Amino acid sequence: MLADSWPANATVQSSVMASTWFAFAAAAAGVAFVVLALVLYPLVRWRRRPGDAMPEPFRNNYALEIGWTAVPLLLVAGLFTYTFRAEARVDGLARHPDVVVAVSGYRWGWTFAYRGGPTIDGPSYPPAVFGERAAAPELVLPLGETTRIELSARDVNHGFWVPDFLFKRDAIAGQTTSFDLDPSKLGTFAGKCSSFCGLDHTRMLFSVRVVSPRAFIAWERGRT
Ligand SMILES: [Cu+2]
Repeated sequence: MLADSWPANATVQSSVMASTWFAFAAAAAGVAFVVLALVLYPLVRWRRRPGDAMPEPFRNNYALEIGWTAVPLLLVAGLFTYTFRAEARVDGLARHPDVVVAVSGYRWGWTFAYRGGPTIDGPSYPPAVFGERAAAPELVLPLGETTRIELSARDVNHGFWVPDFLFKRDAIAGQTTSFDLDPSKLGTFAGKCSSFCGLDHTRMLFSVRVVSPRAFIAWERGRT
């Protein structure tokens, strides 16, 4: 069912990305409609009837040529501006984030280190051992507040991906990348490594649980 496979769109940033997607889809649908109409209408309206002579050819219709150059240019310029502004909002960093978490990917797990708070370590096992699987680590975030993620990788490159946040960011070994997440929906969302990083890549799962700010404080106190 569509509703089941449709991403939850659970952050302020993902709403911006979803609107961008819908703007592009609407523009594409509009272009498809116009093109199809321009193809199909003349086929029917000016189809050749018995006794019809070949029409006179004509050259240069400046109004038409300017039109078919200007309209696509305006469309592309509009979509470019829209994307540029959406990207600035998604990549924009708040001056004072409420929570800061250092997220580190490693073979084969994730560590979530809350600044001044708890550290959550995922399952860690040597690459060649396919033993019993430990529980995937859980990133807990407060609803309606800004969480700064400082993303890095300890060994090879990984990818931080939460489909319901419409968000994926490469975790590059030896480099820290920062982004903000403003969760807008309560719930638990699945996360995974999006970059093929080795044999146990598929085991690099985690989950993100969005709780109320009050529950978040209680959770933090319980961990520390
Ligand atoms: Cu990985």
